Parts: sequence; C-alpha cells; structure tokens
Amino acid sequence: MSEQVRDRKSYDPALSQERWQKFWAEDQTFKPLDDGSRERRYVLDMFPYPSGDLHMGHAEAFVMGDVVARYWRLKGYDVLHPIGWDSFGLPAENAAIKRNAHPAEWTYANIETQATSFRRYGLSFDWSTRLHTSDTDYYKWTQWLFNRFYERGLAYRKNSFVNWCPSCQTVLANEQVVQGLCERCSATVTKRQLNQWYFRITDYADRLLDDMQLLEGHWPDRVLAMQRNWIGRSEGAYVDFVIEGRDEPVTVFTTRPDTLFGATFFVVAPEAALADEIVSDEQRAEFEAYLENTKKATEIERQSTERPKTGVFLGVHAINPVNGERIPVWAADYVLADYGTGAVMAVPAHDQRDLDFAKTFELPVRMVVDTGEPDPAQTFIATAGDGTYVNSGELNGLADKVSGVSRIIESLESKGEGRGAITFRLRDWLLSRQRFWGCPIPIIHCPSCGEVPVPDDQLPVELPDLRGAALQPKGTSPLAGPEARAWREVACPKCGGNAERDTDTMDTFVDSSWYFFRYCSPGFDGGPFDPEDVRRWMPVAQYVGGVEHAILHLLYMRFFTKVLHDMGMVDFIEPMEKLLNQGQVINQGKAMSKSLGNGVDLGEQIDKFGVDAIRTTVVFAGPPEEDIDWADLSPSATVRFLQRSLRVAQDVASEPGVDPAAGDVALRRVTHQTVNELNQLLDSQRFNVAVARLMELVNATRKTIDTGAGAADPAVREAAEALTLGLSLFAPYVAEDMWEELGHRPSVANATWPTVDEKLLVNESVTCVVQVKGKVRAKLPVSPDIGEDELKELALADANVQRSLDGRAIRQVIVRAPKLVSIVPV
Ligand code: ANZ
Ligand code: ZN
Repeated sequence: MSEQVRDRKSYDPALSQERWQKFWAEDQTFKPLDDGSRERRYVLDMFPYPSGDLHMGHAEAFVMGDVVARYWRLKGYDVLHPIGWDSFGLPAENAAIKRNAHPAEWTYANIETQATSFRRYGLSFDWSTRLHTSDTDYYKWTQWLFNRFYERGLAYRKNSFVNWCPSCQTVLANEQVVQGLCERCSATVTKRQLNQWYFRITDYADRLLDDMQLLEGHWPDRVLAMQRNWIGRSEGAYVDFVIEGRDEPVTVFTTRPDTLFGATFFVVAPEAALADEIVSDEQRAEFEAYLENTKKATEIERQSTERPKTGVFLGVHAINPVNGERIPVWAADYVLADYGTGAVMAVPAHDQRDLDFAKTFELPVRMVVDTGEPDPAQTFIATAGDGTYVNSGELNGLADKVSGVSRIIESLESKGEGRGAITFRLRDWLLSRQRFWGCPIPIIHCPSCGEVPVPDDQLPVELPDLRGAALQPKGTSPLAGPEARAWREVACPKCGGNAERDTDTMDTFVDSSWYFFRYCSPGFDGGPFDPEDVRRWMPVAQYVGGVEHAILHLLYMRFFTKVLHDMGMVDFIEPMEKLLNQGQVINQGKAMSKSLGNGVDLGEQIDKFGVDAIRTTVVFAGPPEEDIDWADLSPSATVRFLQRSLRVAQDVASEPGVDPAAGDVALRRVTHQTVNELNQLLDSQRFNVAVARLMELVNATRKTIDTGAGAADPAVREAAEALTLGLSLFAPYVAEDMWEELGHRPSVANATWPTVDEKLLVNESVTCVVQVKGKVRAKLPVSPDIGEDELKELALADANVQRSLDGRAIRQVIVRAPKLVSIVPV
C-alpha cells in the first residue's frame, strides 16, 4: 500500500510554539485544581539564580522535572509545578557597581529574560505562584523567620575567627570554602576575627543525620554520603587535663580515650584563646610570631599530612589524668581551633599526625596498643588498629578496643575527669554577609537594650536605595557606609533611644531554605505560608536539581524544615521525598566555558531545531543523572522523528472514539506493551529509554499504515493516541498539534494516560501437536503466527520426539502451522 495522499501540514516548530504558548497561558493549563478531586503531587525544580538568559544546563535540569510533572498530570494527579527566582546575591551587586545602577535593575531584567525563555521552552509551570526572594513581600517573611529563630535561641551573634574572602570582601560559611578557596571567586580564603550572626544548626546535627533514614533509597546515595560526611559524627570522650599554674582544667576531645596512657604531649590550636592564656612569659614572643604565620595557612594546608609539622612549645605542662605524668604543652597549626575543643592529647604511637610532630620535635613515642606491627617509635609509622593493651595500667592484657574504650570512660567518669561524648564536624551556619543585595537582618543594636529584634509589625526592614559606587565593597557592609546613615539610624523599639540597625544582610541560602513552602501559599500575608496549604501539598514528591547543592542548600533547607516542624508549622520532618540530580551538558568532553569557547547557545539551538527537538534530544541522550556531551547528539535526527510522529497522527483515518477492539491485533499488542513499558520506565525515571520506545512505536504504526491493516484500522488510532500522550512529556508542542490532528480538543496535557489491557501483553499461544509415525509425541505451545520452518525445527528439537525417533533418518515432515507437525521416519 502506498503512502496516503492527504493534504498535510508540514512540521513547523516556530508556528506551533507560538500558538500553544499562547493557548497554555490563556487556558492556565498548568494551574492545579486544588479542589481535592485528585491526589496532589508537588514537583519542584531548584529555582534559578537570574544570572542571564537560560543556558544548556537549565535546558537539561528543567526538562527532567517537566517530564515528571507532565507524566503525573496525565496519570491523573493534581500537580503543583511552580517557578520563581533566587534573586538576591552578589553578581547583581557587582553588575550594579560597574553600571552605576541599582542591583534590582539588572536582577529583574534578567528574570524577565529567563521567564520568557522558560515559557518558550514549554515548561509546564503554574505561573500564578511565581516568586522572587528579593521582593519585599518575600523577604519580609525571611525576616519574620529570622525573628522566630532568634526567639528560639537559634540565631545568635558571636565574635570569632571566620572565613574571609578578600576578593568578595565578605565572610563565608564553612560550606562556601572549597579546598581553601572561595566557592564563588576562587580567591584564597583567609581568617578574620569578626562579630557575626550564626544559625545554631549544630543543635540539629543528630536529627539531620538520623532522619536521613527516611531519604535512603529516595535520594541519590552520594548526596546522603556527602551530608553524612559533612555532619561528621565522631564517638569518643572528653578528657580533662590539669595545666600547671592554671585552676581550670582543659578538656580535649578524643576518639581514642583508650590510648590515654600513650599521651606524651599536649597540643593547642595557636589561635585558640587558651594558647594565649597559658603561654609562659619566656615563650610568648616566639608564640606570637608563630601565631602570625598560622593565619596565612588555609585549613586544607593545615590538615595536610604531607606538610612538614610546625609548632612552638608554650613553656607549660599538663598532667595526664590516668598516670599523673607531666607532659609538655605545645601550640601547632595541625590542631584546628574550631573542632572539638581546639586542643588534643597527642598519642604519637597511634596517630600519624602526632607521630610526625613527635619526630620533628623529638618528643617521646610510647606504644600502648600492640597490634603486632613494628614499634612506631622505630618506624615512625603509627599503628591505628586493634591489638593488646600494653604500658596501660589497668587496661594491660585487654585485647579489644570496645572494652578498652568503655573501661577508660568508666574510670574517667568515676573520678570526674572525663566523660563519653559525641562530637560533630558540622559548625553553626554563619549567615551574615557584608554585602548590600540581600535580606537585611532585622535587628537593631541599642546602647542600652542591646540586640532588639525589629517587631513583626514593622517588617519588612526594606533595603535603602543605594546604587553604583555606594555599593563598592570596603570590608564592611555598604549598609554601614555614609550613604545609608538615614536608613541605619533609628529609634530603639524597646526604649526609644538612639539606636542603629544591623548592617549585614543574610546569606542567600537563607532565602532558598524556605521558598518551597511559599509556593504553596502565594501572596499569603498572614505568615510565610499558610500551614493548611502546606499540609495539602507537601512534602515535595519530586525535587530536581544539581548535585553541586548536595551539602549547602540541601542541608540548610532540611534544617529549616525541622525548625518549622518544632514550631508546629509543618507536620513532616523531611521536605523532599525524592531527589533527582540531573547531569550536566558538556561539549567535546569538557564543561562548557567561555574560555574554552565550546559553549553551545540554547537560544540558537532552539531557533535552529525547535524546542521539542532540543528537549527530546537532551532527554534521549542518556539517563537523567549522567552528563551528556552535546557533540555526540543529533537534534536533526530528533527533528525527523518528530516529523514522522506528526505524519502518523495526520494519517489516522478513523474517527475519534472508535472501538480499538476490532483493530489489528499485532499493532494493538505493540501499543499496549509500549504503554506498559513506559509506565515502568517513567516511574523509574529512565526517560531516555522511554523515548526509544516511542521511536519504535512510530515505526510499528507506520508499518501498519503503509503495508498492513491501513490508516483506517482502529488500532492505528489507538497507537497514534498513545504515541501522542507519551510524546507530550518530551515534545509538548508537536504533541498538541498531533492531538488536534487526531480530532481532540486541547490540551493533551490534561488528557488521560492510556490504560494497559493485560490481555494484550501476553502473546497468545496455540498448542501444536507433534506426531511421529501417527502417534502424538509432543504438544508445543507456539505463537499463532509461527512460520513453517521455525515450527519444523522446534518440533524436531523436542526431546520426546528425538527419543521416539531413536536415531532413525527422516523420510518426510508434514507441517500445518501452527497446529500440527507430522514426522515419518524411514
Ligand atoms: C587522641 C588520639 C589517639 C586520637 C589516636 C586519634 C587517634 P575525628 O575522628 O575526625 O573526630 N583532634 C581532636 N580535636 C582536634 C582538632 N581541633 N584539630 C585536629 N585534630 C583534633 O578526629 C578526632 C581525633 O582528632 C581526636 O582523637 C584527636 O586525636 C584529633 F590514636 O585523640 B585523637
Ligand atoms: Zn533600647
């Protein structure tokens, strides 16, 4: 049969995009019903920073979430799929300084550009819930939340050494320091002593760790591993050491209290207050010189095992509580001021760092655990394993670490010289920033009342109108500069006296720690969100975003959720049930970058191939979590696939609603098997394979139209409709065109996903009787359309048939497919 001759519209992505974008907007196709008639599901993409127009990375990230949202919608769920912008932040401020403008101008212009591109890209967002974190009606509630944290003792200010980026001219959270460098600009981070605001996330360390059980199997393993590592739980003990000439004992944290008899010296972090307090007069000058040097080293350098050990004797001794030994106290930069207690008991025999130090400064090494390995005092290789305790008083002869540790802890506890303890690597979250374009911290500093939170009814504390040079970083916040004086100087809300606003702004990670709640209650002005709305929609069923947020954002937002839970505002403890980390789009094996000149412009690609082809190409390229190399992909092949799909829909020659039961069974089987597989593939997020199945369905349908039952067969319509629904997840524009060609009213997004007819999944089989010399020797289940040769081969291979032939040659085989094979031996 030749191709149907019919007047068909050719594939025109640009026309289709324009038309359906308009339709979706007017129809509000993607606004949830929220009437309880359908089960609700919340699909969320990590919201973008408005850095410029969308790029290839956005194209990948957002299409994955969109596939999930569109699939669930077709499956009958009421889907919330919102969009907004994380719109405070440094790049806007830097742009404003350069252009002598206000950061808001750059920010909101970029947001409009991105919004237009998102619409064009066919993302099924509910635009009515759109938010921007830099809007006053958003950051008012960021401030309100700060006040709640403050009341609960979860926001506090302290003076300490903090990470300072000399190029961004602001402090950084530990999470923002990557291998000693500023996460944003890669400048070497130094330490500065400053009075800064913190969130007491350490109060939640154990819950952040324990509740990960709920995420196991639903979040990528590597994200959970990174969070676990970052929280860094250590079990051990605090041990109190008396320092000669000082009343108060000094406590150390150790994971190996069982090695206490091997502690031959004591080390304090040089910048810990303790070092300065205990250093002897003779050693002070040397110590101070050393301290100056320490400040130049990064944390990574300090912990590196490669780096030669440095240190200075402090001229005092500590007393080992288990044996009364006097051990020298040193300051050394391999001990960090902000971990544990900033002081360690050094056990050189069993800790390599301590051993390196002992070697350098010729301090004694005493083995207390005999592991069978050579003596560390000879080899300078510390032995960290299990063994038998020696030189260890009451522990001598014991052979396992668990009892060794618990015996020592018991003994320390009974004498009041120590206790079992758990510590965490996690530090409190340093949230204040000395930059302008962020949410002002709603605190007023009053000379007589101290810190006074701005009363809720006076929120928001709006940013003043600073622009251009006034935003130039000077080491303090622009809000502390002369241009902001009128803004800064206020009456104390408590006593009415002269007071000043806090001049720092919040880290933008504060803004992004609660935006997903706000989407449930857009415009709500009784709080950050209405708990009722959140109860209906949350937790988020599917969160999608890059693995670069594995620690920072994903840890912070989990912390916020737990605090809100404790405040009684939400009734769950984990906000994101499932997490998908999409891969990156690279080009020629490398990340796209300006300097390499291998960038691929998303807008250009869309102009050339159309949105559907780009979306489908990106999805088809591989599993969602893997990186895809643009150089390996062929959007033009995808265009041909979409053209073929459209043509199939155009060729269908039966009426909508026709009963498929009478249609061609072979094609019906392909259709139902495809839908069945799509269900499994989409549920397990193997989207790339789902696209491949749709390609096969197009081929099977085309074959039936051209060389089989023909375009009027009801099975062809059934196949074309299933194809259209499946395709609508990836290529929403052409799917709307196809749906219309098939005689349906838009939108295909709100159609119903096909149900699978189980009967069509099993390939029916018939029984074939095999006779040898007229006697039935076998009954074989075979396909009704089995070929004669295949059937003959099958019959002759049967074991019973072979046995009855007993090696005799065959004279004749009569085949009546599919029911009978008759064999006549000689
Ligand atoms: C004695 C000892 C003996 C240690 C031994 C280890 C092995 P984690 O596991 O990471 O929690 N330590 C404690 N505070 C420190 C600080 N501020 N800077 C650098 N090191 C510090 O590490 C805990 C161990 O790291 C502690 O146990 C302490 O050394 C060291 F055979 O105490 B240990
Ligand atoms: Zn006051």
